[in-house]
Amino acid sequence: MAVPDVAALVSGIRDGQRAAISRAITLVESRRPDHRAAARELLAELAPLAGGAVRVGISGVPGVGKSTFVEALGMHLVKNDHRVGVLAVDPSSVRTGGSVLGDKTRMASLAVQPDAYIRPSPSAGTLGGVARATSQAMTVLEAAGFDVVLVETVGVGQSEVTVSGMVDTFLFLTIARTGDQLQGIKKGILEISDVLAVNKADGERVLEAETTSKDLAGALRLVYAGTNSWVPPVLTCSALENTGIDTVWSRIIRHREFMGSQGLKEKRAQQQLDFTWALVRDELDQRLQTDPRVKAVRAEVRAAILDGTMPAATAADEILAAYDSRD
Ligand SMILES: Nc1nc2c(ncn2[C@@H]2O[C@H](COP(=O)(O)OP(=O)(O)OP(=O)(O)O)[C@@H](O)[C@H]2O)c(=O)[nH]1
Ligand SMILES: [Mg+2]
Repeated sequence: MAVPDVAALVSGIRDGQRAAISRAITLVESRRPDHRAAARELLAELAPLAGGAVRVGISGVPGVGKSTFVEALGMHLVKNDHRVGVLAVDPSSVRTGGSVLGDKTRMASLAVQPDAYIRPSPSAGTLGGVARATSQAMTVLEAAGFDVVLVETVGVGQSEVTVSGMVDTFLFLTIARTGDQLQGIKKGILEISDVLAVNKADGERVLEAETTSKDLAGALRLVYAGTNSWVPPVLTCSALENTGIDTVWSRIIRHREFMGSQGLKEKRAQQQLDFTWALVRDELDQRLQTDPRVKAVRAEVRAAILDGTMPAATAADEILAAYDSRD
């Protein structure tokens, strides 16, 4: 891609032109140095126009129904005069460098709405890189006037923590589970969730879903007992049959009201601070991996550790000394 004309992009984005939005997102995803420079310029122009969206993260294990839910919620919002941007963070694309989810096919109705824009996740890079691209894509969408941004992320370890640091409200989707299986939901996930919903509450699974929802609500009451913080509500819904979706949205809004505008401002400011350090760590890690001097000592240090002649602490010192000796 040639380096785009930033001024033209900015005016296209302000007009909500899809082609300009797509090109801008491709630009912020790019790692080419000349693209990165243009992206910085673009983001500086867009920053004053951004920040106006309700930012929602949607997570859950593969197959729980995230994309189907995003489609249902997106359609609900579009019908209520919202403009909805959808982004996806897929850490498996980080591992494989491959392309993503058939997300657009799961969101067939939403994808053709003039008031919706769906962007699959960037196809390669580190989790930090994908997070950077996602956060900057969010800026582009907000500048283009989307007032709701939904970020879908597959729940596998770090990615939901990363996404929860980029959104105002984090929604965790699960499906009906028995008591034992409920233990399997990581405590960390409960701690970062603002709203929970048991999806696939349809057909023969309605009762099971309601039981699961009550069990989860009980567990959460214990986690939050004695605090005056927001206690995440647990709901049931069916993304497929389109039931309970409006209630989930109303709780997202209630969570927002609970934070208040000052609380939201502080949350976003803290997120920026955390994100800054995450990006620095990510970049340092990249530099460490690719540094020629580190590469030069790597094989030797590895062999010494594996045959037991060098302790880990000494090895770490050698690697850091090699890194620090760069020009
Ligand atoms: N019965 C029922 N099936 C559902 C519901 N929501 C999603 N599904 C089905 O569950 C399967 C997975 O749905 P997706 O929306 O692709 O799930 P996902 O969580 O986005 O999956 P990944 O993106 O692969 O992590 C599909 O076959 C959906 O039709 C629901 O509410 N009820
Ligand atoms: Mg999906």
